[in-house]
Amino acid sequence: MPKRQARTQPQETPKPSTPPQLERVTATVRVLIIDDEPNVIQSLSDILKTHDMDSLGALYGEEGIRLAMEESPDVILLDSRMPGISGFDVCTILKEEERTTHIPIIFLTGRDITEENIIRGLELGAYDYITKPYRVAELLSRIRVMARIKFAEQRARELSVTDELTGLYNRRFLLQRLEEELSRARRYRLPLSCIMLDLDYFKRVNDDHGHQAGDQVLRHVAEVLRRECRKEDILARYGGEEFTVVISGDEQDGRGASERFRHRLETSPVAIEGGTLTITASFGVACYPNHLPEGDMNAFLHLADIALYHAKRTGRNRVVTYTPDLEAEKGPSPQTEAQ
Ligand code: GH3
Ligand code: MG
Ligand code: MG
Repeated sequence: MPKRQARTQPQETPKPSTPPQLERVTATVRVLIIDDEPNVIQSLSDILKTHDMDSLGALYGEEGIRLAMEESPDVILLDSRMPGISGFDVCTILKEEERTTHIPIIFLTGRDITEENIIRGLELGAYDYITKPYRVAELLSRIRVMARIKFAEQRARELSVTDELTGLYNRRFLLQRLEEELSRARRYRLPLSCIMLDLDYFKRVNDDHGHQAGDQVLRHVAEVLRRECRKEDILARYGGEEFTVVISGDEQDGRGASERFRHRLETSPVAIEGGTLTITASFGVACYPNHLPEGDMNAFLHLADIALYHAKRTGRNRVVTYTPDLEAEKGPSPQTEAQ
């Protein structure tokens, strides 16, 4: 698979170009224990182990924050009172950080805990608290409840950004990420390309072969694009038979990637009941900053759409990069023209 050249980018967590697989295997619950007493960590680890849970131990707050970020545990047991960074401070830091904000935290508190401190912990984002010395059955049960909540919330988040038919990201996610990517591009002065593609004469597929075959084609296109995208590209189903790919790179990169997508689609027939279909798509490419010195993501999408419209008007199965003179063009809609 041809790869675009690696570009220098600021260090940020790479995001996959497609949502994680929705079918989550029921995994063993992984618990991170953060405490300043090694024997508390040891005894909790032993208990968890005998009840089929995995544990990680962190002595003090700094180590706890590091492990939480690196290991993404399912639940965190956090001692509220520790020398150095207190449990409350650890909680604040973990809740502010994107990678750890969704991990449920249970405070482990001493018997001398005040009501005020309990409320403080819960208001900082902790889900629960347990007073030491704890009752084992209750502790395990509370950890399991937290893990259930975490998995359910994770699934809800995944579903809310996933297109059901293709498993790609949906438009909601695209708009959210495009805005982030555009502001990142501005901040670091990096080029960004927005590619809009629309299948050619797709209505005919539905008309001639039925809606199910149409759905099959959409899933196939999603799969072809998924294979062609890099991990850091954002690939989404914009709606209907339109897809969007956002890549970090200039006009040449955007055009190159689009040509590759176009070629792959054209040369990858879709198996449908009773035979195969060849499908093609038209592409519009717009790039920041050349085409979009100012303006928000809606303007960005609009420019790519203008280029796509031109690709439709001038024969389909082709890539058109935005130029200002395309704006002046007004003609019959591509759909009307196709009939
Ligand atoms: P053009 O080359 O100009 O893009 O023509 P087209 O036929 O692809 O475009 P048009 O907008 O006329 O038709 C798009 C069709 O896509 C119509 C709609 O029924 C179909 N469609 C949209 N979403 C879905 C879907 O989820 N499943 C199926 N099977 N069809 C869909
Ligand atoms: Mg369309
Ligand atoms: Mg179409």
